Amino acid sequence: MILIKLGGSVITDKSRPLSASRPKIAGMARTIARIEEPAIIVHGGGSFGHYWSVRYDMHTAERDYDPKGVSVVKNSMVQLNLIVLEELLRGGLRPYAMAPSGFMAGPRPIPSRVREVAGIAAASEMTPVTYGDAVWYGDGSKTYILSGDKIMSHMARIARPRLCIFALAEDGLYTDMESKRLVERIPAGAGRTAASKLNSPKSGAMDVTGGMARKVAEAARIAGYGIQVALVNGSHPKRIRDAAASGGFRGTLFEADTTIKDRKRKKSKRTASKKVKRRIK
Ligand code: IP8
Repeated sequence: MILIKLGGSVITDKSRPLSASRPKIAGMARTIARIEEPAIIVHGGGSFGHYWSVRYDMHTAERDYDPKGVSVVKNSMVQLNLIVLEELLRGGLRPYAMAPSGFMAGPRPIPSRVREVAGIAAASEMTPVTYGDAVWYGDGSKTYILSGDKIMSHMARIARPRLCIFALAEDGLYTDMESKRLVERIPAGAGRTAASKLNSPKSGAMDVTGGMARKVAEAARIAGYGIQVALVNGSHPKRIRDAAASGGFRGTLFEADTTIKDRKRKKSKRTASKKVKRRIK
């Protein structure tokens, strides 16, 4: 199974409020429809959710935000989600729409519900589609902005896809912004440190969830779960297919860090052998 994030900068025009880039969504839809592997799609807020979040001063931190702002942000995401769903359907996919409230309880994902989402992808011809949103937090009447990037990490940790792909408006991470030389590989285990030192394209003012920095942080986190992550330019949909085909692709690959898994495995082996020794005594 593959987890694919359609970035807000690709599916909308971030310089113009409330403008979806239908042709780009359609291009990605046609390409993803040809990938013969179950997939889950998450999309960002772009010039819909982010535009209104900025206007109502809403962020990722949980607060008592203006209820009107919460409604307006949520409505705008439903609007964008419908556009994405229409294009995915037209492109040959069978999208199964899911609001994040279907698998989130406050700030935490509900593991059984996330596994159910993965089950839908695996057992049917349908592709679950969800998105970043304004979400209920609790603790009085707090809400927060849940980034689609964060959803990627939650889903990756619980559903354990083979690969995560982030479709961006850029080719990937660059060594520097002048030469725009692409960083093709982030070695396993170097994700977090390497990513913090790299030059990534700056996100515009219309972004409340952290733009590229957030994406890189979540990509490094997912790689830390032992899952490969590819950052590719969604304006060239073929690169999404190339990344999914596990061959060469133009973009940045975060190699899966399996050391954490190995450490856990060794630890559980040690605990098991201690238990056996105790039983023998
Ligand atoms: O674009 C943010 O999702 P993202 C969603 O994936 C809203 O960070 C509502 C701004």
